[in-house]
Amino acid sequence: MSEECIFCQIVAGDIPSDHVASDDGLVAFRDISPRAPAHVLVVPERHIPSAHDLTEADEALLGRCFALARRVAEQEGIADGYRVVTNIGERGGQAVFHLHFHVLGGKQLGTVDG
Ligand code: D5M
Repeated sequence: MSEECIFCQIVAGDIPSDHVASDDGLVAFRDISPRAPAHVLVVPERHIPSAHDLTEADEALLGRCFALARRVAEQEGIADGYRVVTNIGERGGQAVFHLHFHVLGGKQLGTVDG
């Protein structure tokens, strides 16, 4: 756990969140500033700064992240079309430096912004 990390504080229950789902070592909660009708963050409990820091040892964790994203999509009723995205580094649009996957849907999504 990183003391100053907001997502570590959410995982620890020190900051409230709108919980959607959880799995072994993972939580999913609603994004505080939603960019789509359904906007949920899938977050590993372990503090990993970004996807750039994943290694082969995290293979199973990554698989479980996508499995939870799928479950979130089904729960949210957006399984017919949604986006899973992760931003990496400040220049990649990352604002919270604790690995998270945005699960977005509930509207027609355009092509990925580049
Ligand atoms: O996305 C970081 C996302 O995290 C951004 O969409 C807002 C969201 N956020 C920030 N603080 C909170 C809390 N406290 N609850 C829920 N969601 C939060 P990034 O990919 O790093 O730009």
